[in-house]
Amino acid sequence: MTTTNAREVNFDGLIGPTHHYGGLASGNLASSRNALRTSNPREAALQGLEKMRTLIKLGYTQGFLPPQQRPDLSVLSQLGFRGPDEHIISSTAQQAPELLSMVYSASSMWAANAATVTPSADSSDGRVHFTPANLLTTAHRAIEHPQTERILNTVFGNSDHFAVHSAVPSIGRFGDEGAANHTRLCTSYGDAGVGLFVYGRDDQTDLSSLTFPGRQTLAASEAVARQHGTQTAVYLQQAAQAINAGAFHNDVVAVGNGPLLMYHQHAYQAQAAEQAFETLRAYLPLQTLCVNADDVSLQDAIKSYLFNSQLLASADGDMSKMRLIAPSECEENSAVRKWIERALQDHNQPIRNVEFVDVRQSMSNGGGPACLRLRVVLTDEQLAAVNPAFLLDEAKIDVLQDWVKRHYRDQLSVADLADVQFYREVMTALEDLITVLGLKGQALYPFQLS
Ligand code: SUG
Repeated sequence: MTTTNAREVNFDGLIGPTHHYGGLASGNLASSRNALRTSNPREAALQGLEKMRTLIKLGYTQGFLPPQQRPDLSVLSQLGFRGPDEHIISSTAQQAPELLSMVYSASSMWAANAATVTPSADSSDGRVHFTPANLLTTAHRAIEHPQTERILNTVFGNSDHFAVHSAVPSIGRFGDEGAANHTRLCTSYGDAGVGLFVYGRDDQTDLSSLTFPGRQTLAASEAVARQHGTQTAVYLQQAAQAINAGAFHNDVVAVGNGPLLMYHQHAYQAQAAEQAFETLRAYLPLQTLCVNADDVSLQDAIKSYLFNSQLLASADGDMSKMRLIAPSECEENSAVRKWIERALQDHNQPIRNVEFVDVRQSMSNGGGPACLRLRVVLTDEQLAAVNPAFLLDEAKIDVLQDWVKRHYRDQLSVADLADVQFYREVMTALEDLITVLGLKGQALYPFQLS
């Protein structure tokens, strides 16, 4: 199916007031390195909003997904902590303090893991499809999907245009981490494209070859493609070498958009990659941009998060004039900086501009610019059907930044999560967000239902 006037809209996760460094994500080197460091939630959220402002200033349509309600007391209740909210917090702090970090995690900020999205040009029923990721590999993220589903239903509530599914079953065989492992490749946004699904393990994978978890499974990717009526799907396995070096998602070692796929030499086993590329070439004029390990080592790629840059077509959708929104860490890493400088000189590839953005608070938990956003390709009609509360202009960014400044702490340690006063603060912040967004009548958060 071909539709005109389609564009890619980035929906960034608005970073919540409970952003902290819990050391919760094994295989994510930054999360382990920064475990238990004091975070700055206020700076984190302001950095995220400034990144959104950068895209708006460059002429892109930008949306956001609100932070989830944290702490998730329903999870503590299921674990046997009952009673009034503040009692649940204090008894958990006494009996099992490690659970507080799990239920307070602001990890829903990494919207690239919120869901997998299939644009209407690629689905069988002409609607945009969303499947929330079950994120079952880590406990603090496995609790996200019920609220993700509710939020997606609030943002994309029009069932004539959008289909929001439930997550695939939270069973080990179906580990799903969402769009971070899914790249939609196409000639132009309105044309039918291909879903490239990258997975870390399948039934044949020798698990002893993985020192870190292969979070995405082939079975989950297949289920999502089936559920979305994805017309053309291609599957490719991540190299164990990449996972073991800290590429816990494909978007740590590859990024694609339009006809371009940029990837690290060691992201995939060479023969498997060639086969997948050959299949893709049957559907579109694929351009591949391989970054060689001699130029940028896997370690430098993972430290700098070069591949977690946002790869964007020009604001008017021109795929021959692309840009990278890269983390500042790429400018500071000499091998990566040199690669970028060389790439910009090379007009055989389409990247023409690079903007560096400071998202260090998120980077310290292993989330770069691309982790922070969920890409949704929308036609004019579909864009008009999105809940306008979640679409941004600079004035609304100012309003959200004021909201952050009113409510967020500039220092947060894991020990602070036991403080009942902190619980009151974050609930007040979310209540105020509902007011600021004019969403009082809509059941966005669980607390609005009780
Ligand atoms: O799932 N970090 C996230 C980072 C997700 C990045 N997303 C993409 N690559 N798309 C994760 O590992 C750390 C939380 C902590 O340790 O407090 C965390 O969950």
